[in-house]
Amino acid sequence: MGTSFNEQFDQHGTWRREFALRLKLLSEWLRDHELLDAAVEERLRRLETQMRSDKVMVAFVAEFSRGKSELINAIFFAGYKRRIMPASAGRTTMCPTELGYDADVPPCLRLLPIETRLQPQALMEWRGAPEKWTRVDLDVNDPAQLAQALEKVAEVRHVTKDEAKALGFWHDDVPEDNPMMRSDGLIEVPRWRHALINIAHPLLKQGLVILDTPGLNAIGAEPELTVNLIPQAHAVVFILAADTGVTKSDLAIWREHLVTEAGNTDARLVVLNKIDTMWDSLSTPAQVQAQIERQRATSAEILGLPQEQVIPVSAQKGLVAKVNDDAQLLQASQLPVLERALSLGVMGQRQKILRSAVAGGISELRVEAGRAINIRRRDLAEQTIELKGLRGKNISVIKHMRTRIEQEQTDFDVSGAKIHAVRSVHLKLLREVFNLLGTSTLKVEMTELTDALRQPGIKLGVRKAYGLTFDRLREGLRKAQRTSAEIHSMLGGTFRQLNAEYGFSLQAPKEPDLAGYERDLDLVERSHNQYLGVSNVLRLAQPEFADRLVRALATRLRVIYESALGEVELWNKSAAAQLDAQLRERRRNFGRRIEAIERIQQAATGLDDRIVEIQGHESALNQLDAKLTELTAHLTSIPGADAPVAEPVLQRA
Ligand SMILES: Nc1nc2c(ncn2[C@@H]2O[C@H](COP(=O)(O)OP(=O)(O)O)[C@@H](O)[C@H]2O)c(=O)[nH]1
Ligand SMILES: [Mg+2]
Repeated sequence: MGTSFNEQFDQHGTWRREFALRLKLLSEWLRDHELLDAAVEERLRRLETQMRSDKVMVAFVAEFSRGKSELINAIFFAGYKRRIMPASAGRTTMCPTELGYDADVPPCLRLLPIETRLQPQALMEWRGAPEKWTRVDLDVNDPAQLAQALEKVAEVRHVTKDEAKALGFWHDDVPEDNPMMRSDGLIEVPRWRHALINIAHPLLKQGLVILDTPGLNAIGAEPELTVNLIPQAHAVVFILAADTGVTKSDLAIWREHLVTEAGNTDARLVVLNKIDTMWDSLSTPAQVQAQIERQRATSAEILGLPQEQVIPVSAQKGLVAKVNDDAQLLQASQLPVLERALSLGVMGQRQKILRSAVAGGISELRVEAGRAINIRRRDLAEQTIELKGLRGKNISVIKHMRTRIEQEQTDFDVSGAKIHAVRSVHLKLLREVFNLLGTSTLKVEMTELTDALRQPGIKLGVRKAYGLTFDRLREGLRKAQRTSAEIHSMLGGTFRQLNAEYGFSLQAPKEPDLAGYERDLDLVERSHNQYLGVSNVLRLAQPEFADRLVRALATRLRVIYESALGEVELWNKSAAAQLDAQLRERRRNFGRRIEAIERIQQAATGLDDRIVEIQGHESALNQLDAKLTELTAHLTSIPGADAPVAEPVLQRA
């Protein structure tokens, strides 16, 4: 069939590997033909990292015990022929757990102690401090050892109420959400804050990252999970259980984590799990089916979704069926239907984003690499005119011509200073843009927001405080955009001047469009508003909570600003590289012209022979240009890259 998640993911991996290979060939070819300037090199590097670091995150979100871990086992790990993630009664995931693959780290489970919550660092920052994590090595060839080690994600600790409060698991204002207190007055909290599982599973090796979450009741979960990790996942699978239907807490989680803008619903999957609990030997299969359909319709209605978007499955029976190679049971579990929907949603969305980024990058690359060819072509055309002008002229005219070229060359070398001045004005303006998008700007804003959120009685004014911060951030982006436009028009002016004076063909590259980053800001603001709008606003009374929230915000914003800054840098490089290339080619051109004259002077070559030679160079250049077009077009036309993800059958035809 070729439609399971695993197979789809494999195809995506093949596409990426093929692309990386072709990119490497292109880069070697460019180097061989001296077309690899700084801007082109940077562009290639970016395309390569984009491909290599292309991660696809699928988050599993639901209330406790709906079967998240079991579903992960059934979809991804059935090949181990046993349960890998703890998912039996009483053994449940207590901390967010990420499964992925990092080749630089041996197979292991890393656990961040819950006590790190008492310190201000956001989770992102802890990722950079490996010594703070407890590491357990994993033996991937021993599924029993693997499963046993992974049981650690279910570990708990018992702490006093004050400790629970400090760790963020107890809140006096919302008693109904607090965990149960034992008779000895202690409270059960997770032992770990976050778990990272690094194993060389084929899917994980290709960039899949799975996020398994514990129950996301309002109290225990960290804001970072809600405002960063989940919104950044490429797909979120929300799980309900057929035996409980949509409960109040299911609904709370749905509203807090999964409601997004319209149009992005293909990345949200709702699963009605445990349908096997409705299999009843006293009813006919048709009756059972009808009952499942009813449950499905009711759930869809409560969540406000079309019924088709709720997928009934039995994770447990699906796992059992895969372990025992029982095709009939697998069919009954309906797991394949879910896998198909998942691969469509996740891979479809991911490939769409990646492909459009890649297409943009390649067309820029084509332009940048093509520029050097155009300069050379133009130089050759000028040389031909120059030489044709010498036809029938005597020795002294030729000698005079030589002196003229040498004079031109000296003048040109002097003009280097002028070009330097252009660069320095350009850099000065650029520094303003860098400032606007730099970390210090963000830091100031984050401090101000923290102060605002810490004001007593902020509860009603939270939206406003966020609104003010985001307004200023948006204004900063717009200012960076205006300054960039200014730089562009300034560059355009000086480039035109240089073109007129030296016969260059410089073209100021268009400034980056920062509007996309403004949209990113909107999304981040919305996820925070949504999160705080639910019931978490009460928690703002704790200053540590406000701090944690702002830190989570800062880590997310930093990513956005860094990528905006990266675009500005690339833009700058592209402008600078043009100038450099033009200067370099011009210097070479002087050399070639003098050499041509010399040979003619010494009667080593006839004038016409030389002209024919140049024509030969011209046609070689045309071939080079055609080859460049071919190689870049080749990059975007990898088999499977354009075919719809859903139809692997077509790709084989
Ligand atoms: N009958 C039945 N039980 C299931 C199914 N999926 C999970 N369970 C059980 O439900 C309990 C909770 O599952 P688990 O995956 O740990 O839930 P999580 O807390 O959402 O990760 C475990 O005892 C599972 O064996 C299913 O499809 N059918
Ligand atoms: Mg679990």
